[in-house]
Amino acid sequence: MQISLEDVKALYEKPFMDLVYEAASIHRENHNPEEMQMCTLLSIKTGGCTEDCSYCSQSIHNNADLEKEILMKTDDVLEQARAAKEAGSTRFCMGAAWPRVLDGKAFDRVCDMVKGVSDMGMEACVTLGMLTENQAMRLKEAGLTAYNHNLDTSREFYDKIITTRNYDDRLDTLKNVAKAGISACCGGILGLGESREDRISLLHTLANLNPQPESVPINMLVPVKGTKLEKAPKLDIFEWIRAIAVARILMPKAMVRLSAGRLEISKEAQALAFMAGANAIFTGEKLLTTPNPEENFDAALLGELGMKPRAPYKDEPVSKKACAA
Ligand code: SAM
Ligand code: DTB
Ligand code: SF4
Repeated sequence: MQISLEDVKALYEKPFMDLVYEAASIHRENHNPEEMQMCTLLSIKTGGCTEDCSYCSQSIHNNADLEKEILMKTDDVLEQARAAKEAGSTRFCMGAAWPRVLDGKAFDRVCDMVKGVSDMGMEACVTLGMLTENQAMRLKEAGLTAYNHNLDTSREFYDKIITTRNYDDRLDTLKNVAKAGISACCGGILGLGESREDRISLLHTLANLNPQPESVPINMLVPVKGTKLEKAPKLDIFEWIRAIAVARILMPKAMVRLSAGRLEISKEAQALAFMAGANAIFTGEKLLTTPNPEENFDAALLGELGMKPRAPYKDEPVSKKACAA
């Protein structure tokens, strides 16, 4: 059933406490509120990307101070995945600064990485830019759990942020991912200078994807020096919480993932985000190219809140939906 833009707007603009309360209630009906999914990111190919995403340190159209790196070797990636598993992560996400996937040796290697991570009993996720249905099928065969491909912002605001591709290019890849039977990890970035209407429009598009995303990353812009958005004004933290709460209400089964930007967000605001339904975080000192809270910050925060890491769904006997309380 389609969710109307008016309904999303009405939800987003509810009194703050009512919105958080409703999101917390839906969260508890669908997930164990004590559990947090821990996911680790690794940049397997860094920098030199030809897309012009205004926020990204890896775009050749920006001037971030970044060391470019060629595609990593499979063994090195698997060693890092093993370390992440030992540190308590149950999902390993590999990112490549590619505008799109090209068939060939590099893609073959990424499929090997996915297989290796999956064979370790971890959920495997990749984000490689645009891809075809055939390429999605190959990743599925290799054992991929989810493909991360964000819509980033509203259709209306998109060309203020990226001009080298359009919204429909993004949606086409999401269709190819769905046709291959892979779950989508699809969300956006807040704090790009978008309006509240744009955030509402993004949430409306995400909630009407069919199927809905299995995971919804909510990134807060990390203003990287040398990028066009380096001086973007900081977004009010309550707008971030509102977006999280609306995502939780509209996509009750999804993992709502606090992604980039946590380093600058207080532990109190993060706790409020967990209350509003966020149930996944990226752990480890680095995201792809920018810093992230240290492991002991996350461990202390979860400890203080009486929360615990969530097991990988692969270990669950029936299905990942069995975690509904
Ligand atoms: N090239 C692929 C793509 O664009 O889909 C994968 C890598 S890209 C770095 C993955 C996501 O990271 C982007 O879609 C964006 O949402 C997020 N991201 C990148 N730079 C960011 C920044 N400076 N602040 C917040 N989120 C960022
Ligand atoms: C997502 O939405 N956020 C993650 C993951 N998917 C790949 C990436 C965040 C990147 C933040 C900027 C950086 O570290 O370069
Ligand atoms: Fe390239 Fe992805 Fe960065 Fe855009 S967000 S410049 S596509 S790596």
